[in-house]
Amino acid sequence: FLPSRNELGLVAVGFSGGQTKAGVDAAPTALLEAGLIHQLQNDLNYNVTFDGQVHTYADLIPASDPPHRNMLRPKSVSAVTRAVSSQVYTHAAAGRLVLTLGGDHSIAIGTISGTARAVRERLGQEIAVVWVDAHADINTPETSESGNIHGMPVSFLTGMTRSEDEERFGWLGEEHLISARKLVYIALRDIDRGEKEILRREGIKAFSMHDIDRHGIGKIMDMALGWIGSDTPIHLSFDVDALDPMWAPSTGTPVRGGLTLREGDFIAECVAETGNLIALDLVEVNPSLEVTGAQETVRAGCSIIRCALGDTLL
Ligand code: Z70
Ligand code: MN
Ligand code: MN
Ligand code: MN
Repeated sequence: FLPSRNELGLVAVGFSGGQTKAGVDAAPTALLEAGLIHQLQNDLNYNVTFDGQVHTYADLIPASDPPHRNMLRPKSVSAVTRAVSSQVYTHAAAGRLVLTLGGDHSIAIGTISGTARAVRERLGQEIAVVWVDAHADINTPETSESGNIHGMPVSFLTGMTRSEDEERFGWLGEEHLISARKLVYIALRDIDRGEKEILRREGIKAFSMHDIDRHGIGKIMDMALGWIGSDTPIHLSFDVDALDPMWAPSTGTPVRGGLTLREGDFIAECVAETGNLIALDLVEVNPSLEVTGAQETVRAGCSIIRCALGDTLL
């Protein structure tokens, strides 16, 4: 069931409702205009299945979507991620490696729930998640200081946040969830107080920038992938703000002191080397920020994607 070597499913999600800055919805178009599909087909030999659309899910966005349990736009994010979940599930169930272009990081509620369900059905196995980000995105609606759902996806995916309300993430079932034991963070450096408590309480494996400085990225990847183990399908969710703003300035919440471009590529290459990658998200590229730097950020995103999908120098 692990994806056949050269089959790739592409999902383009032009959605920004998990946070408040406009522009992140334009990222898929910017990445595609940079020649991403050509690179995947011609340089990496993938057979790409793509419906040719940057989805905005306009028909799913309700006219009225008031805050609920401190969440901003809960019905919109719920409806969009539900649709994304089904798109990603369809690709994964057909044996395709799934590449999703965001969009803000709230869309991971959709992407990861989709692969978790497909792998559970086909292999009876739980997936592992490698979450590369300056942020942990594990707030519950109650611990969040911003109300932005892109700071909460991991709390939904691990079942820490649950809802009975079908229209506000109640559609998430056991089949969609992941185990906190199989989640690994890399590149963290801006964690909210409530999140720190959650990470400690749940015993979640997390490698901060401090850890990377201390051990070097090579050792960190050995430890991260060693924690996951060798025969577990891996979903890599890569927030471009994991990179230092020097390399990726065009993102909603840049945080200094991040990964070099090479460290980001190296993380992606190491995951590729396992042969267990089943899905990749590239999120939070915002081409409308830092006008001069936008192309740099888009190029960095394309580079991460190529590395994760198995591009090698030799
Ligand atoms: C903060 C929150 C976040 C990305 C910012 C920030 C979360 N912890 N994620 N930028 N990509 O609002 O919950
Ligand atoms: Mn994020
Ligand atoms: Mn982030
Ligand atoms: Mn903060």
